[in-house]
Amino acid sequence: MSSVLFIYPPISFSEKSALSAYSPPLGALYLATILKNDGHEVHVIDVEAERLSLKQVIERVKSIDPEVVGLTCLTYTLDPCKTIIKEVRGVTDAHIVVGGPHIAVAPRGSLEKLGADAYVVGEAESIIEKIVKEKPRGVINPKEIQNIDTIPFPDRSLIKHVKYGVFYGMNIRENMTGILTTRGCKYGCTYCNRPKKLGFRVRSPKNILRELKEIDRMGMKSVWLADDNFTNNPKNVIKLARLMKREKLKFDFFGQARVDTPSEALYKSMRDMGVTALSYGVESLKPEVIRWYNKTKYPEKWPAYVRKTLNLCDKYGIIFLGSLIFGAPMETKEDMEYTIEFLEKNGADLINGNVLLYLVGSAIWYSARKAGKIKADQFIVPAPEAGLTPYSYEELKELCIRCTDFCKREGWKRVFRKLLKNRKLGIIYWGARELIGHYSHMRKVRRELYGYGYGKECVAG
Ligand code: B12
Ligand code: SF4
Repeated sequence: MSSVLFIYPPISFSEKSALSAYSPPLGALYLATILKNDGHEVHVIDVEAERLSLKQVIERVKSIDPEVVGLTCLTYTLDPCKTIIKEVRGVTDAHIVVGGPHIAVAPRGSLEKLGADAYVVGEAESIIEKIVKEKPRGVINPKEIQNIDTIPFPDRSLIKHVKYGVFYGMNIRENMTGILTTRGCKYGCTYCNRPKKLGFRVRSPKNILRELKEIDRMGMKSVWLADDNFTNNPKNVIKLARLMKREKLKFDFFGQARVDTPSEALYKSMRDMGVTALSYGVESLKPEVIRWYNKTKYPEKWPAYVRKTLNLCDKYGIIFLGSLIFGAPMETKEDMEYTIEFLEKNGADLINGNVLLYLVGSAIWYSARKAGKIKADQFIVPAPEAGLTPYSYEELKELCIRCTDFCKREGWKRVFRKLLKNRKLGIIYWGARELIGHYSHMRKVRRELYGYGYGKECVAG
């Protein structure tokens, strides 16, 4: 039996990331659980959540002295990943394997620069035991498990030494964890760099219920729905809510969803099971921009979807966080302002503006690369930097700040009203206590606090 260490690298070793200790790294936990069940000795280090320096990580590696080191690599954590691999090489002979979202989308030729022994493209549950046993080299393409009910639940005790629910340095929720109810995504948005190979698969509501019961037994009350989109399969959500009701099980759920499933039954069910806040990829209210992003087959219906979803969130007291992207080539400043105003006037609680990024693996990255606007080694390129919008970075940033200012002005009130509506008194009490306790810190990070989201500066200082 081997000793295996999983490392979840930080965005930066020099600065603290805002989102780092929000919820545990489920990918590493799923794999570590399979190995633990097979009798291996496993360890998981979440570098950012544990606020470890590079030196401390290496000290841990030396004391564990693993035979295999596995890292999860995001495009955003590529450099720290490289640094950790180089340092680990200096202190052990461990076999080093890297997986994670970046490896699944990175151009093959770029992988070797990471300096690992093996690179796993995609989900690794089907192959992790073989990797540890046989220590293969090079690029590995595992088979995706189709019946995801067969995957053992992630063993959260492996990470019990870490306190999650921390957001911008503030402990906003007690005992937060994450859960996946589906894998993959049904859509193909052109700016998104989720691996297209990932097929959309759903867990049965009964299977999800069993995991939720386990989470409940562990005393956790807040759950991050880590699905790409929690509303990708409304029927299952409705069934799950029914089962939870029968079992008298309720959590404070947070997650991500789409606006194009605005059904009454779905929103009622989500309210009943405890869904508190959802972040929606609204992106724009202009159908031509939505068409360019390939968000939906029916771009002209997009504004109506957004409006309906806002109404349902209002009716059922679910906090609506509208995430926007600024900088599509055909998008004018007036379009962007129209989008912000639409959300402001139609009842969004929080708005999160982002400058459009050309991310490696996304369809727009490849077409910009083909057009010679992006170099092969530029993996994260803001639209203005590539000359792909008539606006400067500062102009687009200004719009993001406008979203932040709306949240500062209106957000608190609207969020409070909804929490009260659904009698989320625990969150109100906890939030008030933490916010008062961290008042000076909060003033320092307030801009970022509201501007939380993918593709943003994520460092709170
Ligand atoms: C939950 C989540 C978060 C949470 C918690 C993060 C965490 N600790 O996991 C929060 C909100 C904090 C967060 C923050 C960020 N996130 Co995030 N997040 C997710 C989300 C929704 C779920 C992650 C998850 O649990 N997946 C489920 C598991 C099963 O999949 P997996 O992680 O890919 O793991 C599998 C394989 O990749 C592989 N694998 C993974 N690790 C390893 C290791 C080895 C050794 C091997 C062999 C295989 C392997 O096997 C795993 C099991 O099948 C994903 C989207 C998604 N659905 O995956 C985005 C996602 C990972 N996040 C993303 C981003 C951009 C970020 C931020 C950088 C945002 C920002 N600008 O601040 C930060 C980064 C913070 C940090 N330091 O990591 C992107 C990454 C894109 C990319 N290509 O790099 C994703 C893919 C979202 C997206 N649609 O673009 N995130
Ligand atoms: S942006 Fe969201 S909905 Fe679109 S393809 Fe990516 S994960 Fe799916």
